Amino acid sequence: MTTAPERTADLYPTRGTEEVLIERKDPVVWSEPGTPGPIEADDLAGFERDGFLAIDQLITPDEVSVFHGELERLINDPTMRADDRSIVEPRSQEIRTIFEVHKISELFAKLAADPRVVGRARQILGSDVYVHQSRINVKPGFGASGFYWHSDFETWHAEDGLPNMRTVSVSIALTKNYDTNGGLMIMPGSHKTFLGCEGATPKDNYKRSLQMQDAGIPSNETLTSLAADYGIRLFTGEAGSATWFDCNAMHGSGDNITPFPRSNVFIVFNSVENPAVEPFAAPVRRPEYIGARDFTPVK
Ligand code: 6CS
Ligand code: FE
Repeated sequence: MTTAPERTADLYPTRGTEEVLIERKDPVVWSEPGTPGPIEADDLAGFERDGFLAIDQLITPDEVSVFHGELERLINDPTMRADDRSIVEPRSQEIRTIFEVHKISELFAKLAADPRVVGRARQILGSDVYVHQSRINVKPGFGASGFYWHSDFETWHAEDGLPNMRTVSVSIALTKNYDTNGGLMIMPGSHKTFLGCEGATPKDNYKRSLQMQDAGIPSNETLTSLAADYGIRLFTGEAGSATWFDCNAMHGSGDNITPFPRSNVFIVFNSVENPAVEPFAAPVRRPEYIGARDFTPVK
């Protein structure tokens, strides 16, 4: 068991008595300009500016069928349904998310360590990286619910104790992401402002927040002004496409009432220089399958 390093100053206070907008104190791209890696210089500049980078094809159609097959195997495995790492849809009780797939599945472990994946994470974060969280979101059709607007970092800072914004997510589409089946939406540029949210973290918040998040979301008024300032970009793409997004990008996704599942695999990389300490705004840590405490770098 890795003991968390001493608590550091709280650069991004949140879940207090009022909402507060704080200018980002951390770089977006941590590697030195010109550092070699899979991301071209102008794409890296785009990531710095927008807080995201869309890739038309990160993995091949053959690889998609392997990983989609693995997703199907996991969600149809009765032991997985009984596992705490599986979250079900509130209405249909179908599996909505399985966490820690990089530990459960050899195939997803290989994907996380693939140079096309971990190489981009290292280039953005400018260091060795470890997996803070991984999950498959199944988002079956017929009314699967989405994820309301939020900044992942706000949760990972408040509840998992990540001190700085040195964390990046990649969402790899395992089914086609249409403009109708609940795709990821991001506000371009929103990553440069941290929104400290109003309202304390309820005890055992994760038991509800992973189905429907209510702590750590923007007020309607702030959401309205953020949308006016930044706009909203919907990400669509073929299976195999991917979206890299900064930990503090304001994002969400709608319900999926179509018959077309929107299944993705998400891998969250954190810099080994930014290991989790104690939660900054929650009574207790979340389980390690949601917020890792094993900081071993991905090799
Ligand atoms: O709480 C979390 O860690 C998860 N919740 C959402 C809605 N996005 C980030 C993350 O996977
Ligand atoms: Fe999120």
